[in-house]
Amino acid sequence: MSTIYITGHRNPDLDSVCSAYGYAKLMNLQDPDNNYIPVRCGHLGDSTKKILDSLQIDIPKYKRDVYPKVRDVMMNSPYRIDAGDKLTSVAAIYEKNNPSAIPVYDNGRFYGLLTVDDITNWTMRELAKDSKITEIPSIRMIMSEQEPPIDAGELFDEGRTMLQGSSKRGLAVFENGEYAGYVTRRCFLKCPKYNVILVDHNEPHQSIRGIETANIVGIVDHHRLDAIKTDQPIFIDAEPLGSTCTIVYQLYIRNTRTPDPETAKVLLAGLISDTLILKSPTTTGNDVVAAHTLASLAGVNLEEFGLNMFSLVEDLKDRDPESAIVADFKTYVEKGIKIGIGQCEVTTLNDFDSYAYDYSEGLEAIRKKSGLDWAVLMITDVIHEHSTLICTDYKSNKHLPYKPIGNNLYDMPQVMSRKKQLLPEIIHAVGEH
Ligand SMILES: [Mn+2]
Repeated sequence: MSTIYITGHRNPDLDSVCSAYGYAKLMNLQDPDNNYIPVRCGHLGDSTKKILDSLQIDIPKYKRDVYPKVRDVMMNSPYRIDAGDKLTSVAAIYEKNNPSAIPVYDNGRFYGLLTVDDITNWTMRELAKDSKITEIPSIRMIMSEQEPPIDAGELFDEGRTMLQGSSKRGLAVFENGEYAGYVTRRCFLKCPKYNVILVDHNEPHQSIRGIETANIVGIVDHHRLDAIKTDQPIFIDAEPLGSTCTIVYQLYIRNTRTPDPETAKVLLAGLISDTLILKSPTTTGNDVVAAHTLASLAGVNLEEFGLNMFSLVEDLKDRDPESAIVADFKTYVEKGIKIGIGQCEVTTLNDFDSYAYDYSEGLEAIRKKSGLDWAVLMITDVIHEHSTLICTDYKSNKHLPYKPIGNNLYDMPQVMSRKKQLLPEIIHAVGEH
């Protein structure tokens, strides 16, 4: 049985987290011989967290990286040898398994590692003194001075280097300050690889840290393809649909499975979030069909569920502008110009004036910090299908086709999609000089 992690991208939005959750459920049904674990490789924004909390599910745990660790190769000994035991008590173990190290305990607490060198050195010393060994020592008496333990979270390569640099055949491994196992040279013969499935992204630089050291065993995504080269043939389902959750739902159908009501609700949340309640121009017929089926499986009213979900998104005027902007901020390079485009969703634009200035300041601060030439923020009212645009002061502003409603502020009725609607205009404006 092996473990396969399913992860979305590093800026975990709802589609990313919900598709990982739903796909793990499906794969655990399809392939019970392996263990599929949904994870997220970034921290949740406040609104995403609130919505996930409202779904009352086990939110995929944060996994920082998939670099192989000492933890992944350490060994655990089945023997409990006590420091006070006579050396003869390990004779049977050596005869059977010939281990290069054995953990030794003292009153139930880890005492140190007994290595085969300790035994040999003691025996040779005694034989040199007198050709007969008359008294059998306790294990404590022959153990040499211990070296500092390795931390279980230490990288595989680091751990190997530490062991190579030590005079010992084995080193103890500690986790949170407690003995957890030990490593010998044998542990480092082969570097283990994590198995990972990527959902809602496929580009390695957007993925979990260390993905280049892992086995990518699957990709389920709705973005452009710029994937890593793999050693083995893998499963890929990439379709230009409105959300990855839609593709995951279709995979249930393809495998003649039905998502349980809870999973249906989770998939619906991701779908509705990415398609802005099916109003974004990225929405396809497949998304509409999936959304309605998922809503009925979950026993919810689609429209009501969507509005409730977006009502959990905190009002922009109550949030810290910079953190609200970076929660969903993408950067592009066009004709050598570095551009950043953020998007925030709201349920009304009536209070726009109350925070527009603070968000302009926040956007300019982010532009400077990120070394961008131009930064823009679209604030999208998902209910009324209307956006406003805040821009930093830049020469291309005047080439935007939108009606100015203030200093570097623009009105964008019916604009919902950053990728499909705003980005082409931004690229066009950059080219006009
Ligand atoms: Mn998505």
